[in-house]
Amino acid sequence: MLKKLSIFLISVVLAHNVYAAVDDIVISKPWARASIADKNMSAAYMNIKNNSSESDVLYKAISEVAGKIELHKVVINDNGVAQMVEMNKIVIPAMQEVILKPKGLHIMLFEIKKPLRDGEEIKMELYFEKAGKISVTMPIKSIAHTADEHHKH
Ligand SMILES: [Cu+2]
Repeated sequence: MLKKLSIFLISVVLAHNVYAAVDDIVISKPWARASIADKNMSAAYMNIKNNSSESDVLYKAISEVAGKIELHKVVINDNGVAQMVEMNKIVIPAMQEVILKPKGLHIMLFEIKKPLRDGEEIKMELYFEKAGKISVTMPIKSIAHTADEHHKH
């Protein structure tokens, strides 16, 4: 009886470890851009890795610091001007990593309730069709972090 019980316990522990070892969706390097003086908007960036064999979809993000959040991408229009376009979802293909970065895919924060300052942190909840809700805490970094983006204009 004791032997059976210990085998049972070992398998429970193993199953739990396997489950916890690799999450299907892993967020890394998240950060939000410090807001500029009189602008009540900002953007958040991160790497989203899908470790599962099925694609997943990021369809919503919310944060206490912003009244409205949209998923955006930057596209170059016919006149060669960069424009932001809202997307209703961002697909994360199976076994791939999607990178949200300046001039590319990003999470746009509107109606921010107080300035986002370099060195502080914000929390955000990301909603995925399969992985569900994932909470992320991200540092705020100043615009200087992305200086090269602005020098190219
Ligand atoms: Cu945007």
